[in-house]
Amino acid sequence: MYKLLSHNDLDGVGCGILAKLAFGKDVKVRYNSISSLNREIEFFLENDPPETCLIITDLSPNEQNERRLNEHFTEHGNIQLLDHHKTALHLNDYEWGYVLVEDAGGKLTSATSLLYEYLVSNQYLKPTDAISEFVELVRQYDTWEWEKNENHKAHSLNSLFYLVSIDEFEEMMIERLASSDHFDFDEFEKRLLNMEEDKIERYINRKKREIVQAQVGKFFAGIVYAESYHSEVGNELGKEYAHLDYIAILNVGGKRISYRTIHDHVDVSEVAGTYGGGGHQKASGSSMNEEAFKQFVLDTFHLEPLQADAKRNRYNLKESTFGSLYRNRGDDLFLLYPENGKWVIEQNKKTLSETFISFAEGEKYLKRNYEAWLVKDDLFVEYLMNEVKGKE
Ligand SMILES: [Mn+2]
Repeated sequence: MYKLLSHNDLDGVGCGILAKLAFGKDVKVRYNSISSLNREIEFFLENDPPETCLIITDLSPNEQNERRLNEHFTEHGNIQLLDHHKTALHLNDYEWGYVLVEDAGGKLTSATSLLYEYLVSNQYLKPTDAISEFVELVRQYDTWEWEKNENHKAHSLNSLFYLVSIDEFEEMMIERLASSDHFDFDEFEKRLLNMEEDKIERYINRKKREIVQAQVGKFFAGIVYAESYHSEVGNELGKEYAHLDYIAILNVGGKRISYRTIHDHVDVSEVAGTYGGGGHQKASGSSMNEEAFKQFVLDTFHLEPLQADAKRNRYNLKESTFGSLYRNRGDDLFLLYPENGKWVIEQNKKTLSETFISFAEGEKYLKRNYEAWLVKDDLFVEYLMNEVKGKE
């Protein structure tokens, strides 16, 4: 008998699907949130027959259960943990732990891709094109590689996952993978997924108008409330407000925070770690403890949302040698322009003492310190006209 304890997201459920394809009725699968895993491990250690083989994927136990699992392994064997989270790398010290973030070819892994390899190399599962394609979609979604590759099918698979219940999704996928040569969506699903993508886009546009900015510790965070589509929200807001180090997505009802960054200089698994959570460098989560509630909710409740840069300008453009015009909520105007190989800022026509090596550095300073946004063309033209008049 096998028992699989896995995460309750697409990558975690991908593992359950593979386990059921491999072991059929001989495997019991339980999906968990990060916090419920330890209860399940304790239940297993106390109640399951010792000959049951335990597989844990996409999640890691706390220290106490790490020790208990090791004791169980020393006595009975029969434990395998597979994970790809950076914060679980210490589990490689155990014979039963296998944590790999990036494979030998430099490709990011996912729990589903690690389990697939494990099942195939131990000859529990025969590889097929359909299963390999499914595993690769899950991997690309989980590692966010789909975006770079513009692999929208991977994104759609995750959307479909959240449109139906976990049981339905599992059943649908097992049947499809067992019976088709290639992995694909049917016509009805394709129509549904198109509608869903539009809905996600509208949701994200709303979140772009709700986000506030605050300095939390050494970083500038964007803070937004959202219950759904965390990765999409984090990624789009991160790009829209690239001057922020990371985006904190608050789910007050669930008492959870997700952290996302698009930058290499920030490790959000460390940010999550300060509140008892963990995860990856670019995507992590923690529960919302009192300290986090104070910093992210109470201390920011009075703040006004950020305003996005004007998008359809023809004249007031970024990195323009004529300068780019910004405004803040106090109606101050800022002109960012190059001069003698440096970038300088004029605030209401008065030059600031700081200079910048690039446009991006100047804009980052402007946005972090003044929450200014690129204004629309009409205001820019008006500004230039006044400039000309002033000189006459
Ligand atoms: Mn994963």
